[in-house]
Amino acid sequence: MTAHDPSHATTVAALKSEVQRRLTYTIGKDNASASPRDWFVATALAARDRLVESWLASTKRNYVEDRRRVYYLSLEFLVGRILIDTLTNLGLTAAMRDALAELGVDLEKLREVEPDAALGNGGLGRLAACFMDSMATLDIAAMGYGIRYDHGLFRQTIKDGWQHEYPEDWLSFGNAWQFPRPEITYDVGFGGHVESARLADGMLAHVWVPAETIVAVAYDTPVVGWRGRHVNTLRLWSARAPDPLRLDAFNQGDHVGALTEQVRAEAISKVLYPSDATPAGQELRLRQEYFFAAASLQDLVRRHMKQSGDIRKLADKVAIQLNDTHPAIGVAELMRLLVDVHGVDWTEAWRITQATFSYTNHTLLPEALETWPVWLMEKLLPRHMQIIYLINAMHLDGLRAQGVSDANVLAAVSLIDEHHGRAVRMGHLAFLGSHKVNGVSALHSELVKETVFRDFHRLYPDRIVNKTNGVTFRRWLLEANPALSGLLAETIGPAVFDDPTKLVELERFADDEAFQHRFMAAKRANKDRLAATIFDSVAVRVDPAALFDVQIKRIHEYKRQLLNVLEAVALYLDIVAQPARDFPPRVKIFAGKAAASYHQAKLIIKLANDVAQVVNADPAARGLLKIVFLPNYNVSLAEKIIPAADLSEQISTAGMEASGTGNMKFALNGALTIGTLDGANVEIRERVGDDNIFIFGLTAQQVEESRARGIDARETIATSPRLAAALDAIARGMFSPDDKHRYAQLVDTLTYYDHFLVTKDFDSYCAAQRRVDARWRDTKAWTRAAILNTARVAWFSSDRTIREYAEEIWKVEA
Ligand code: 26V
Repeated sequence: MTAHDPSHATTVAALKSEVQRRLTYTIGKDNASASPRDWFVATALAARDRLVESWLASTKRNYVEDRRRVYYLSLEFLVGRILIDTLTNLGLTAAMRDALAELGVDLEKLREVEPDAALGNGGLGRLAACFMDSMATLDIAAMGYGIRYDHGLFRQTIKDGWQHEYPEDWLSFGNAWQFPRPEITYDVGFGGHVESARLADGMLAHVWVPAETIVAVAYDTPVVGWRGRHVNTLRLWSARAPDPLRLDAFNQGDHVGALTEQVRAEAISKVLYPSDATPAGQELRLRQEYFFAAASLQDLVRRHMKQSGDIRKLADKVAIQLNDTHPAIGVAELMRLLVDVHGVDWTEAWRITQATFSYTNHTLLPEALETWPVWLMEKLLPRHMQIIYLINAMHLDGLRAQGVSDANVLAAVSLIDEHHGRAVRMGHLAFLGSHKVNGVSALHSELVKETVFRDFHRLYPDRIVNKTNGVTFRRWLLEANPALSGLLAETIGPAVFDDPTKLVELERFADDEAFQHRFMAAKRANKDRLAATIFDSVAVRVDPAALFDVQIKRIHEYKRQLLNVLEAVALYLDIVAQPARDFPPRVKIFAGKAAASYHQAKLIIKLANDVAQVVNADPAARGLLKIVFLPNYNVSLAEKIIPAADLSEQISTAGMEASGTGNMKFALNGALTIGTLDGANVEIRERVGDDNIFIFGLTAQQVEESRARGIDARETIATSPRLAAALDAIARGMFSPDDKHRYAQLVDTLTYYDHFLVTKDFDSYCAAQRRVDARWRDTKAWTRAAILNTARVAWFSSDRTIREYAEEIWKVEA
């Protein structure tokens, strides 16, 4: 639609009056007194109004056609902002921009007013959000279930280079996208005891009598797919106490005591957990997991019973995807519902459960594999503990009956870990309770078979499959990068947004000088914009003509931000030592949050900031290297950074990053990757071609061998003078003159206990960086490679990923 199109004019006029109406009648303000936030809410509501009919129609169609449904259970949905996404999917962005302009309001400014829905920690949560988008786009009758946290991922500030965490408050001005459903509530029990009774047929019946009840209240957010054809629901649960207060206590003057139950109940949906929770928070985390799994299962079983009336047909009509093990207690809960509540016999119930669930593994890190102490399970969920014991007994008996007698194998595949205090292994529960288990990249899925689920894989060789992650091109190309999107639409046609495989048509233009010029002009416009953002955020001036070298993701030792910082230090020392040599100007951009309790990660943030301070202020660096650490990394900041990147840093220790999804977003936006053969980098290389990616470092296999030989790095350091010099500069306090020993322990760890093999990969990484420099100097060669990256990564659309889940795991039409 163009500005001269008569239907555009009609839409503009209609939207203008719809926004105006919402401002007047919902917000209750006039144009003169309306704040940008008021305008944002009025605009969001007007946009929302445009999808409600399609939403109701989708919901009705799912019901009338009795469609098979997919339920995506996830403790995290890292959605980000919704306004532009909604407008884009509805095809209303241009019309809304013009309508607002007529009202004297700038859509771009409103865009910035919306708080991020940051209900996730990182990759796992963002993947869930991309999947919601793709499931709606592919017209799958799907529902996301999660928790409506009052406070999402913490807000990060950097003071004197240190990370500080503050509570995030996305709901403080309400939430225009959600529909509260106070009538949709479920009771969720905790604690208490189990009563048994002998039935007439001689069987034992069990009834769980919880000591405590929490009420789960539904909040629905519509999720609109591409072109607004299908709209699904994201249903998030909020925790309430059954009684708002204890009136007797209140009347006796105990005003605080009267509220304790309410506070205890509401704590469940108060705050998103950082992935590495402290032991003190463990019980609350388990309560969150059971709370949302139980509410979601009650809700979907109720819907199924209303529709089909036969609980035994559940698996015919329903697929439930477990996003990691966080909802895995749902396996025991569904067994409880089937056996205790619906009277299904155990064997049949187990068949239904396995046919209904499937499970995605997102990490191999041992510290991230969930287990729950048996004592805690018995205390909070006594009936579930019994059920888990029974599942385990049948599982182990079945194996013995098949002739498995090795006690070590039986102990390894038991649901109970007997070594570290007795604990329930949630990964094992999820595996056994599912018909399919998947990893998130080809390499990761193979490692899942060889490591965490080695024994299970031998016993059930068909269960583990691969589903390489993807990202939604709507958000990560069309919305985040209008400059490039416009160029693509002009060059290969706008149908590319309906079918990303058309991106290959760009290959014809890879050497076309005029096109190269326009491709780089789009990149330059994005870099200009990011340079301004950088200045506003950290008051550092960067040259938009320089190579923008970006590493943005959670701060974690295995992701090796430290390797990047060490290379920056070595480069800085080279620049200062060789004043006559011309280095291509670079801007190193970092952003990311460290878990509040992860001291080493917070120290890495401090180091990046300390190095930035010294380098940026040193005239001897001749402005050839600038380093910036942008605070408060989130989805919205990623949307600004990724389109402006030239180089994408994906440098994890091989075998440790399950997939990565940032890597896909960067390549799509024409950044070249420097990376290890880890996660989905391997598959990106297969598609973009070896010449258009900079691969370095040990392979996963070599990492394993190298670790087996030992992780003392003294010899490695001794053979690498640049590494030795960089480490020495850091250890001597070159970047921490106020506290010369700040990094002593960090350098010691790298020297004597280099588990993540930073030192082993250092030289190879530096060599790859010099290959980057050489390519960068040849603008045509660089541009060609950048274009080929965009042209060849269509396969990483989350639409492709979801089609694969639909076909192989969920058995639904996409
Ligand atoms: C969990 C924990 C918990 C304990 C301490 C440290 C730690 C570090 C990482 C994690 C990972 C949690 C699961 C997760 O977010 N995995 C990510 O999932 C993405 C989507 O599949 C994938 O692209 C990332 O590679 C993977 O790290």
